[in-house]
Amino acid sequence: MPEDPIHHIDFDELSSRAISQPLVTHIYTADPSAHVFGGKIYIYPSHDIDAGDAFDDLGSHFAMEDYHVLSMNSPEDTTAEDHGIALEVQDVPWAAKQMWAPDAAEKDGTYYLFFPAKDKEDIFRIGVASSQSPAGPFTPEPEAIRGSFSIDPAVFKNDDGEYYMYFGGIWGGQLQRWRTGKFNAADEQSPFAHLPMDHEPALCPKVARLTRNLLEFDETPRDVKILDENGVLLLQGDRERRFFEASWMHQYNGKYYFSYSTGDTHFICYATGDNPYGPFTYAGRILEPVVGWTSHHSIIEFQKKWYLFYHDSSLSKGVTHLRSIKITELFYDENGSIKTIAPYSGNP
Ligand code: FUB
Repeated sequence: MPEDPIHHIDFDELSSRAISQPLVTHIYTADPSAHVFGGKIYIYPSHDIDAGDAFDDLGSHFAMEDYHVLSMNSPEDTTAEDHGIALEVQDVPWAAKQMWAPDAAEKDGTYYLFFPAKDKEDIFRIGVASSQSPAGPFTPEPEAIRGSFSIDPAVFKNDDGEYYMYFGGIWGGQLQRWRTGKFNAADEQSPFAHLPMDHEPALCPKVARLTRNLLEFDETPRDVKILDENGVLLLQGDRERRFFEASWMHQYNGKYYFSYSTGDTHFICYATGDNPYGPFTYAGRILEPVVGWTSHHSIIEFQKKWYLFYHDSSLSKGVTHLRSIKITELFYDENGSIKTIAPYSGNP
């Protein structure tokens, strides 16, 4: 890994320039998936802990064991309420470890928590758990979703009533191991094995329509194609624009906005399209790099204003796997382009 630049940062000075402060400080939280349920904002984050695992490019240091649900009455709230443990890895029959970025959806009064975790063979799968309350606790299904793989599920309800799951993440998220349709276990300690060459198209995130009970894929996952301004798939070497992880989907003025993290270049970017499957054309950056290695977000509309939920590692003074969720308002210009957000005022 390159030298970690965080030792040169004055975190008190940085926090004074941050455009937002952590929404909770009693635990570390990350990967905030926010939704408005019953007029209130519910946030489904990862619950970061320090389990003592060393930093590596496979993300072994992200050794999370449970989820907490948070809520806010309004985006103006400076803190979020913690509803306690909503699901623990020990209660999920198929899962062994690493409960990474989750998401949630509501249908017919039932709430569904979608979450990735490594199974007993060290393969990331995506599971579902349900509850009668948006705050949980959630009861897991005994098996992971059939045909699921990789990480970072984001579930989008389309205006025709169908639900779609976007997912995937490279390196530790294992998406590159599924290029042939089967899990490739060779070179398992390398996050770079099985990736395309720089001149080849980048790996695509995946999308699958869910069954009516939201417990299964209703189709084989398809590629989410992200194209450049010439209609060509983004290349693997285009590291400031290509997909890495952290899918999110929202709609604005009838357009579909697929947003994601570029991982090792640390941007949150977006691409727009005309339907939930895409293709999507790259449209720009939403968020400049935050303190910490990862960047992960969600976007919601609340009372006709738009908000970005995101995280950084400023509270932990730069510890990569101890992050804190934040919120800031998001603005569009008259053409529907999202205005890029700088997470700290002044010079980075
Ligand atoms: O929280 C663990 C992983 O870090 C997430 O799944 C990724 O999106 C990154 O934020």
